[in-house]
Amino acid sequence: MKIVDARVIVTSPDRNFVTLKIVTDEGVYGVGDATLNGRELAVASYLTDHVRPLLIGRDPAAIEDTWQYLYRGAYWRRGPVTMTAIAAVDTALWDIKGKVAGLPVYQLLGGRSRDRVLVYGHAQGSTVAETVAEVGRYLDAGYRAVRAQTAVPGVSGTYGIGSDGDRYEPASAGLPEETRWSTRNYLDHAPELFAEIRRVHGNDFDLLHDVHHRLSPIEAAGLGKALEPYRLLYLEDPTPAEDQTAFRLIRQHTTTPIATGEVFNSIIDCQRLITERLIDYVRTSVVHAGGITHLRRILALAELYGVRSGAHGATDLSPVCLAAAVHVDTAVPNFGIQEYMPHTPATDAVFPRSHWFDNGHLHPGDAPGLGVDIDEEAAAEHPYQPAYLPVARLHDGSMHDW
Ligand code: GCO
Ligand code: MG
Repeated sequence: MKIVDARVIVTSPDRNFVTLKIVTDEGVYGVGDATLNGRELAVASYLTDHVRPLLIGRDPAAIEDTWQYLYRGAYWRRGPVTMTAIAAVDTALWDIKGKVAGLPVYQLLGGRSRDRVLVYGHAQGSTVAETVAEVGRYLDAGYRAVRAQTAVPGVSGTYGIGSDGDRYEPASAGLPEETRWSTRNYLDHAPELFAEIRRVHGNDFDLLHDVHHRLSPIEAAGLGKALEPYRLLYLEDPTPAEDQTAFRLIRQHTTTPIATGEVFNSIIDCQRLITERLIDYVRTSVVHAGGITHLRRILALAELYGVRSGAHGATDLSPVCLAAAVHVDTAVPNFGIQEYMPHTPATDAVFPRSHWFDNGHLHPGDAPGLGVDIDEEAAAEHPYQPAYLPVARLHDGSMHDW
């Protein structure tokens, strides 16, 4: 079997997605997500201009060799653009391997380690009362884990609070939205939210919170300590994740479990945090961390140090990535939790899929391969729309981490 085509499909059914479709001479094809939010076309060009010529004529079964060929062969290793492009190729090849074998991908990864995949939903509101009510709505719908974010008084466009009703979608058309940030207002406000959620809804579910890289190490340590009574499953991205020694300081002060890694793209990014046991959950995803092949390697390292997975799963990770994630989540022994935000009906119409959601859990389905596809005709109806993530500034106008 040989690869005869590798097409990049850019589509925007309510938001931008980049998908790679690898076609073989026997007609079997596979799909991989290549979406890098706000920088989509860089990956599309990397794939079309630099990777496609290398794939034509290759054996689609040689997944590991193709991974090594694209990683070592580029000379310029790692980085989000390169690793997202490699991820798309890798994911599409696993899809092909599953289809050829007639098996769902989780079977190729060693089979089931669990019956279903625990997910967390996003509760958000412009006041504490609204967010508390939203958490209740998720619990009533069967979720056993909820991430809670609330608008911070005096801070416009607080991270995690959608402007569009209850759907959280940070990217917007046109130039980046400018938001404000005040660490003092946030730190004053956040503990009150979690006290109220536990007071109203009790302790019998998992609670999560995303700081989105905004605190200094000592501020993050203080927040972790203040939140200890509310027993979070994890506090996510308390500080910018590239400053890895910051996590040592956080660890010295708090027993609140810590998650990071949605912006990581390589095992090297996670190595110190995992081997020094500075985090409890690693949030690397299939699409941004080199595909199933590389994510599996990261999770195997994590397993050795008692670190569990908590994969990134916001709506900018396409249904193709979500499908791949659910296969990995089903198979790996050290699965922790999967982030889950349903896509819009327009997105779902472009990406038919066999994974399904029920009562707070995802199921991979039993279709061969990943069980997800792209309807190219439907995709063509939604041309690319330039869109960016927001930026954040402090009150004096200086840039902060969004
Ligand atoms: C999350 C993330 C997202 C990211 C977004 C960036 O935890 O879900 O932080 O909200 O900001 O995916 O593209
Ligand atoms: Mg996050």
